[in-house]
Amino acid sequence: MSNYFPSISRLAYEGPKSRTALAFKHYNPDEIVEGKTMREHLRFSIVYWHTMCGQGADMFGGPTAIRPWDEGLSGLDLAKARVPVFFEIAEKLGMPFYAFHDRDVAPHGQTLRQSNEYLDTIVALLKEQQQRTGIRLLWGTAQLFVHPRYMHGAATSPNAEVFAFGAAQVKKALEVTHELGGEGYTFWGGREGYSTLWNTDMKREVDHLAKFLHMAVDYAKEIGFKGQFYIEPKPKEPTKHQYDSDAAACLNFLREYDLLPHFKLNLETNHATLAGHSMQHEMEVAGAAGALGSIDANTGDLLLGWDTDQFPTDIYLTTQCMLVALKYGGFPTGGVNFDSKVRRESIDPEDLFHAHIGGMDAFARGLRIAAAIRADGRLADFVKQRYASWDSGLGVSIEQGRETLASLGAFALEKGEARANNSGRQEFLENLINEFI
Ligand code: XUL
Ligand code: CO
Repeated sequence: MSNYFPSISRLAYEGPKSRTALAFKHYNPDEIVEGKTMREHLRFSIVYWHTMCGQGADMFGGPTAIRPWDEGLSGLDLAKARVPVFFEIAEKLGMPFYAFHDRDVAPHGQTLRQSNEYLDTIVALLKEQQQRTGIRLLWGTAQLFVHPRYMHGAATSPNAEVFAFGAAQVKKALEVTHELGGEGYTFWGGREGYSTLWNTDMKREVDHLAKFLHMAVDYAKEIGFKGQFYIEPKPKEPTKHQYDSDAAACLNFLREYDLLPHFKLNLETNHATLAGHSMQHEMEVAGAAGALGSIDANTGDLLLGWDTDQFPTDIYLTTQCMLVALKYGGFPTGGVNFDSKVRRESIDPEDLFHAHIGGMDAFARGLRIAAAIRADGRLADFVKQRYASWDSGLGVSIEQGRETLASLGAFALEKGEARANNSGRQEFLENLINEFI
């Protein structure tokens, strides 16, 4: 076991009165909420890419992060050195899961064959660490957006050979995800979109994307991979428009191409806000379609508007997330995956701990508050009551398909002016939520 953080031991739950920075104030893994432990509800996951590969570079400046384990190393040696450090961090945080892209755990080789060999070398190390720590793989994925080959997209490239390379990479990524007992596999459409419609055959590209995903579903069957497939919506960045733009667009695409039985959605907060939605909205849309799979937990910045991938600390946000999650049965295969990165100015290794502690505590509070709101029942009762006209008489008759425009026309003429509406009570409900926060 590596020991890059000798002064940090496995973090403890110390409760809300604690003033220990490196301890949980709210995340108490064994505490029972609605009949399950917090650990089981939240299924926290740490990502390899931001944690190990994030260097603090942005579009205006280079790396800033101090990462002693990286020093003097490159290529496969660097990749090997990072594995035990990652698991030390994950273990000390008490993370039950992790997630990775093929090319963030192992480097690009000169050829695809060499890249596959590099990946195999690292996968063996990941497997050892999984066995040592009991930490499991939430999902794997292929990085199909960094290599210059994918400049026009992978599955949606105008070049059929690039599609083939993308397919080859997904084949291998599925194999290693299976090898590591991964509970899922995610497709985020990094460059599966366009920069200008002047050069784009959109229909053809979207058809190709569907074909690509069907190939993955078929190959998973062939190799016996039974994990859950996810598609992760995002409207833009790096492309101007990504085809998987939001939950509704993804569901429409999945239905149109007969993929819905095989996919659920992996929703990310900062992607929701880029799409002009709240995370609560995106989770409701997915939940209502039976496709709420997993979440990439982070947050954007109101004043920046980019995909800043900050750690989520807003209790209002986490309460909303957990209310919707509890309503739709939680994350049986997915989890709360911190696709989040420390700020460029947070340069110390220790900041990785503060960041995750903040996110985990914020979600634990969100879970506890959501459960309390549900136990109180006033919110749910209000919503139920708001639709009471659908529970008897005319409403039931419409819902059951017994009415027509003609019958309703006759009804309305007979009835005279419709009766006054009831208040939506938005402010009352906002106050009610704040009683719990
Ligand atoms: C990018 C993003 C990805 C996916 C996995 O915005 O969220 O890291 O989560 O490819
Ligand atoms: Co993500």
